[in-house]
Parts: sequence; structure tokens; C-alpha cells
Amino acid sequence: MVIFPSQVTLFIFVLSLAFVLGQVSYTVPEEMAKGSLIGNLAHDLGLQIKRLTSGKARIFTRDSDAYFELNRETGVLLVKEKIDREALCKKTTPCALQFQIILENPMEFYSVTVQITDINDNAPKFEKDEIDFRISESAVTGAKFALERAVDLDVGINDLKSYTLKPTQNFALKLHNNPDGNKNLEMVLQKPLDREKQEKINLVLTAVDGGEPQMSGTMLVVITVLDVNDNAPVFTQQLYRASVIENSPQGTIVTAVTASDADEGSNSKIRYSIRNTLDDVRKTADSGVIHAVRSFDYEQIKDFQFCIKAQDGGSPPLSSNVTVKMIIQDQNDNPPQVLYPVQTGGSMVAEMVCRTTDSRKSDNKFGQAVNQNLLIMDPSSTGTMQRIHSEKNILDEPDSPLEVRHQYN
Ligand SMILES: [Ca+2]
Ligand SMILES: [Ca+2]
Ligand SMILES: [Ca+2]
Ligand SMILES: [Ca+2]
Repeated sequence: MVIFPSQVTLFIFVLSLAFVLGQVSYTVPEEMAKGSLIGNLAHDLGLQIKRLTSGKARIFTRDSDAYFELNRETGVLLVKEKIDREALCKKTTPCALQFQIILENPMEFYSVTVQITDINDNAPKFEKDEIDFRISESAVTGAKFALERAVDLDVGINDLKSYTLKPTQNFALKLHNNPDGNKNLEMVLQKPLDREKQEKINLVLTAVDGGEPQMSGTMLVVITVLDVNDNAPVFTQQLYRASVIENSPQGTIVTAVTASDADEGSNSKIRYSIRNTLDDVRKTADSGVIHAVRSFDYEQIKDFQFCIKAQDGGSPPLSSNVTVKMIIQDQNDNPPQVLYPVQTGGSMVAEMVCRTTDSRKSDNKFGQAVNQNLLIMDPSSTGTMQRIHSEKNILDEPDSPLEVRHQYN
């Protein structure tokens, strides 16, 4: 029988009308083992052992649950059933059981109160093992997120005492006092989140009681950081240099640029576009692969540059530009031309000025032919004379000689 303070008063009052001859109270902890001694009832009530037996002393309680047992032979009160204070009184304090000892011949009543004290046999417990949050990486510091409280069935110092949330890198724990006396538990963002650094954050919320030994309960707080488009695409190089051999056919792939985006999903999906070009190059489909729209002539254009823009699919989108410097590689596709053949007499058979537009040689060369041997001076060189053994050497590279169009003797 659970006795609440007001009931105790009333009960004692009623019993006092029925000739309660004495009363005694004991204080015992809950969860004592069956058979444990509560007290020497006979001694404490001033009763003889023989009076207990002759009067058929017995416990009278209105509850079917009988937690106590009276040993008439010894006069002691024992635990009959283990007492769970939490089941008996929940959060009410103090928690007491009251019953009567009845004796016959003559009939006597004695009142016994057993106060059950709490032991720390319940750990704080959260309703769920895990709670999930989806928080944008753009959440501002100071943003609050409500957490669920734990429950500890014990009372007093054995009840819930405090909470911790670890690790403390991004979030701090805040207890907010409610007007109703309860406390609201919140975690407050202390440091901005960055999905690109940490996409999932696992925190452990721990509730501890004030008992001895201390007991605790935990709940996992799983935070999924949602992406925001806060990274522009970044090219793998700050400047791209590429080359194409002149006369390459239209459609030749000249270079490929790549950019990456640290965000996820459409925030990292990159589209490339070409800027500042006179339609010399185009991108291949949606990629960073660039192909020539036409064939290039080194003698007309030696280099050019254009810009490629990489834009992500975020809303709003972010973009970056990069410059591509394109060099046209020369090919030996122009034969030398003899412009000024001059008959000089003597040992010289010819003197000529040759012109070729290919880059591997200077544009102009002066040569003098002597008995099929030629002396030439290259204007781009330091001016040293060089003996060449054939007309071909003077006029072009040995590996891809070009024919002299005119020969003079
Ligand atoms: Ca307890
Ligand atoms: Ca407890
Ligand atoms: Ca992005
Ligand atoms: Ca992001």
C-alpha cells in the first residue's frame, strides 16, 4: 500500500480511533533481499514474544501485496517481497508503506510505518537511441536545435543531474528553464558547418545522475550536413598552354581542360563554355575537350588565346574562367625561293638570296655557290660562315629538304 503524506495523516487519525496502542517506524532502502531484517518489532513496540504468539500477532494491510513478514517466534519484521521504490511511489517522496499489527485477546492495534529510501538503481534513459538532424551548411552560429531529455526513475540525488554533448567542436549544449519547471535541452551551433570538410557529424549526448556510483545514459545525435553551393569550379591549372600543328584538319582535338567543384549534386555539375574566341575552336559536347573548327596556317597566325568558363549547376551558379594559350606549330610547307641570282664571275658560280617562311630557319638566307659547294651566312646566327656541300642544305633543313626552284650557273 502506497502511503502519501496526506493519506498517512488520515490513516493514523482513523486508526487512533480504533485504539492504536503504539506505533513504530522504520527506514529501509528499496531492493532489500527477501528475508532481510527490517527491525525488532516486539522490542520496538515493547511487546513480549509470548504475547505475540498468544495474541496471534499478524500483519494487517488492505493491500494484497504484502511486502513484510512478522516472525512471531523472534518478534522481528522481515522483508517478504523485494520492494521497488520506483514501482511503488514513482516520483513521490517520501515513499512509505504503512500497515498494522493486530493482536487478539484482547484486540490491539499497532501502527507500523516503513519508509522506503531510494537507491540509485536506474540509469538516465533516452526514449530513442538515436536522433537525426539534417542541417544546412549555411546554418548560422547561434541556431538552436531541440534535443530530447532523458528520464531517470530515481528521485533526489539519484535523479538526473546533468548532460554533456561531445565532441564540442561545432555544437554547445544549453539547458533552458521552462516556466513549468521542466528544462528544455538544446544544442546551439557554435562554429559554422562545412559539408566539404565533414558531411556527417556524430555526437553523443550523455545524461548522468547524481547517484553513487553515478549512472548514465547516452543517445547518438547524427547530423547530416546539407550542401550549399559555396564552391566555384576550380580548374586543374591556372593557365593552359596547348599547341596544334598547322594544317591539322578541322575537328582536331587541341586540348582538354578540367575543373572540379567541391560541392555535391547539381552544385558540382560543371558546364564549360568558350569565350573570347573568333570561332577558331569549340568545345566537344559538354566536356572540357576543345577541338579546332578550322585548319590553321602558321604563316598567317602563330598563336592565339581564348577563355574557357566553367559554371556549376547551383542556384545561383558559381563560375571560374581560365585562359588557354594556343601555339600553332610550324610545318615545313614552304619551299625556298631564289630571288636575286647574280653572276659574279671568278670562282663563284652563283650568288643568291633565298627566302623561306618556315620557322625553323630564318626568313632570309644569302648564299654563294662555289663549284657546287656553297658558302652561306645565316642572318639569325652570329655571322659565322658555314660551308655547305649541296644547294639543298643551304636552303632548307637536311631532314626535309626542299628543292631550289631555280638554279643559276
Ligand atoms: Ca531507485
Ligand atoms: Ca538514477
Ligand atoms: Ca559549386
Ligand atoms: Ca558546399
